Amino acid sequence: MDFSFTEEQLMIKQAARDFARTELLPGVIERDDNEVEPVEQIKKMQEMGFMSMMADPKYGGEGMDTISYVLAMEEISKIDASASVVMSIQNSLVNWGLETYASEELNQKYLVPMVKGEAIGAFALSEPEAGSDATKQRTTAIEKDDHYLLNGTKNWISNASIADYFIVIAHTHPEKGHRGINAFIVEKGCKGFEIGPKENKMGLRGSHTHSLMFTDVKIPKENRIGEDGFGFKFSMIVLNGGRIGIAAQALGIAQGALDLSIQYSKERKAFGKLISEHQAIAFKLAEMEVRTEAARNMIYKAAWLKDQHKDYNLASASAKYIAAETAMYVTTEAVQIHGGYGYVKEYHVERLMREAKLTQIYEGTSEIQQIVISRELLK
Ligand code: COS
Repeated sequence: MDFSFTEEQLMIKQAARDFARTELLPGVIERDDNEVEPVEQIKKMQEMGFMSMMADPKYGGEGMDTISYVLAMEEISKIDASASVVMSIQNSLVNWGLETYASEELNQKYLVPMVKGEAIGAFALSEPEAGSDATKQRTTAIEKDDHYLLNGTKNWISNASIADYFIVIAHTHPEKGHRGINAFIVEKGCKGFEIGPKENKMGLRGSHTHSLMFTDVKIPKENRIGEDGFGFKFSMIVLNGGRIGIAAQALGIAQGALDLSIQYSKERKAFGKLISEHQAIAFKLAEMEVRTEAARNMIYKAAWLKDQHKDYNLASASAKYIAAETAMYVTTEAVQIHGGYGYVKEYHVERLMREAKLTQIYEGTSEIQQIVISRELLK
């Protein structure tokens, strides 16, 4: 077993780290406060290839492995999870889903502009009454002549405000259950497609989340991804990989909070000595480190399995579960270590704690990961 990184992987990690510190750190608190998206920074991330990391060079992508992607995700997420969520959705759900399952025609039309950094994608599965129970899609796409007619509402859609192309999941044959579900590419601005108001979120406030409303939206038949009825499986498969991205985001949030806690405990004095010299703090730091490193190893394993084209469903759900739980634990402890300072914005840890909470909820709650894990065990 080889735990070392290649030169290229280390360079990517360093580039992401430098970018996060110079471009994302300034203004991250204000953006979060005022719900401002890091639009300029996302543009730069596109130019630097962070939005097309694993895409095939034949489409203009970087052709990197999943480990490199995880390394970059961690570094960006340490500083600004509102930027890394855009990166995760673009790379794991949209680019990978299209490249793996869409027709060459669709890839030329939609994947290539996204990989080139000219467009952004979003993934629309969740609905007011179908988030975890993804088979209960109420959105319908009914076949009519040379197109489908899309009607319904999607909820909690990240990237909605900045996306040009949306992968939308809908029932084409509700009577067929999950086998009557399909995935489509829908373009922003097409007639009957409206973006609802922005959610006022607790965390990741620089990443805008909206609902989507479709009223008789015409989708060309060729915009269906894969065979008829493949949409549910497509979503599940894409989410298997997406979990690695969000796990890496949670890891970055945890590591960011741990780094800040180490630094603070070496500066702050109480009872005549640095707080790092008090066992109460040293024990906390040790626990935070061990849990973060354990999560990191599980994420690397899931990424490695994916790169080796081995089954990674159990590993990715496990990695997402443990990383999100770890992020919540570590950030809560980080606030505690910082005491009163931890509860104010300028020390960053309260924001990291709010961000950690979302990693336990989106792209499948921790309970959904437990269901996926136990299903894999009981197969
Ligand atoms: N990977 C690949 N295929 C999967 C899968 C997975 N993780 N989970 C289910 N499938 C496939 C099954 O193999 C089955 O295929 P067949 O039609 O060939 O038999 C099909 O999907 C339906 O499976 P099943 O009947 O088991 O579906 P369930 O409704 O019982 O699935 C869970 C339950 C909870 C596993 C599923 O709904 C799920 O993962 N939900 C969470 C979705 C999610 O993360 N939502 C957050 C949205 S954020 S974008």
